[in-house]
Amino acid sequence: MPDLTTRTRQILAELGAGDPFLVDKAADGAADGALVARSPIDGSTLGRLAAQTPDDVAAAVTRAQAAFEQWRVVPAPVRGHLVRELGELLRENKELLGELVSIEAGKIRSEGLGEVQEMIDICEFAVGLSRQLHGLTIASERPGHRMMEQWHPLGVVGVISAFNFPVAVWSWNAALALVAGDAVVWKPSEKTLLTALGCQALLAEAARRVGAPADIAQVVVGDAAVGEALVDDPRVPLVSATGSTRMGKLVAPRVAARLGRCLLELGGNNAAIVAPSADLDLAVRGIVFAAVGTAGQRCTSLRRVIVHESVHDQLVTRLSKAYGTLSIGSPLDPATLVGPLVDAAATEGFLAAVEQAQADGGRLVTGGGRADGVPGGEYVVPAVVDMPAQTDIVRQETFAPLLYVLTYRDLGEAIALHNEVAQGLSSAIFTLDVREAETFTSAVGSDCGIANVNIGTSGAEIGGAFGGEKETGGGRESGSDAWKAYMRRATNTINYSTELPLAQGVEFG
Ligand code: UN1
Repeated sequence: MPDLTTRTRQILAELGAGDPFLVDKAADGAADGALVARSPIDGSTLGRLAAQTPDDVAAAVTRAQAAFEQWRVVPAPVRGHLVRELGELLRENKELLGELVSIEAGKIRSEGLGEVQEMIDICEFAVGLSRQLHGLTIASERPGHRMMEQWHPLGVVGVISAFNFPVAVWSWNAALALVAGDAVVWKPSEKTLLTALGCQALLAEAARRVGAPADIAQVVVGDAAVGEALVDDPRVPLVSATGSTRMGKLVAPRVAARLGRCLLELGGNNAAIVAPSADLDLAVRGIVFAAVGTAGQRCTSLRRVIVHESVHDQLVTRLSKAYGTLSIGSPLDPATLVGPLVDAAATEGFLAAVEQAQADGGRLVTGGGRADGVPGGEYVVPAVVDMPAQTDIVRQETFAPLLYVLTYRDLGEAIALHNEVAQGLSSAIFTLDVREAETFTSAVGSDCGIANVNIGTSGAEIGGAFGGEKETGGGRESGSDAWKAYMRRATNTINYSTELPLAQGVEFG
């Protein structure tokens, strides 16, 4: 098995990204302003990339704008060919790209592959959509008139993505934007630059094969200044940003200041209610995957369990037992279930939150420290903390495998606790009681964008609209009618009569 750096370069070469950005000397540090790609598996340097500048972003947007002007007149079903080809290339390269996701983001192999599958799924969805960008026909109040709406391409879409879904979230945006007739300029997380270059290489190949404009999708890499240049560019009508609420609060006012549109997919503080009637075997499995999968680094990861007092002790005992069997280590080892956190700051955040929860009166049920015996990398032992109340630390999103347990007496109290946080992404209830399930998913139940019954909070399929309310930012991506965010709607009234009646019965002259 070659070392991670060598393997990464092999993968990038095989994906066709053998690569204008890579600076060859693998020296550590970024003294000359270069970006350093690292693996959270062992902290090793995978490569160094020359950072781009705000001027480079402006040039990329100029090229994207020109590509958009060609692309918007290509019929939508023909635009679908580009995304179909991308989906084919992703199928062919699923193993390679999945491995690169594992190396660069630290996901276990199955989750790295799952992320690429999510890309393939959205490509299929978008290809179908390319023949279904439907507008309405609307009855006019005037004789001899017809009203309709059309959906037109919007322009250059800026995509800002996070480290934890380094490839799938780009594909949700890119696949829809491309069939919608838009161009895409993508700023990936500084922590996952190489997977972005891999995706870009596949997209460029797909564009070459179908004869789409080469600049229709581009990547810009760099620090916050590069992101800001994209966010502030008035030629970018839509900025789709995924990441922390803190990031969203920086992006949204800047885009609003130029009256652009934002599609925000920000933090979650996702909870599951476990009712007295819950199938506890199922609940434990659902909770453990949602809380511990991806080492707790999904925006949909489960952070809070709100359990009925009658099943509290039983559930906590079972969770503790299940957590005791988790194998922690290199995500490339097929036996591993819990890989590393992305960097040292993430570990610090985890350890500080565990400590704060205990200071608030929480009882550490299991885990909570650094993992012993795992060489290199940021490995922690997933934690469960039984809390006496929903204190400040519980209301915050700690991006790590840390699960708080809260107790309730009646469903109203559980729903109140559930909704009493600033975030509103994903949620679940485990119950066999149809009244409870329906109440939870009703208007007076969960206030989240995603509300599930008898499954966990994470691992949504692409067919539904994905996103959430409150500090999660309100955006919806991927399935359902999320495509509408990537297009502009024109309402057309057509008069085929010889008269000119005015609406609302107005007489003029
Ligand atoms: C994210 O963490 O930003 O529902 C996206 C899920 C995945 C997507 C997560 N399909 O967990």
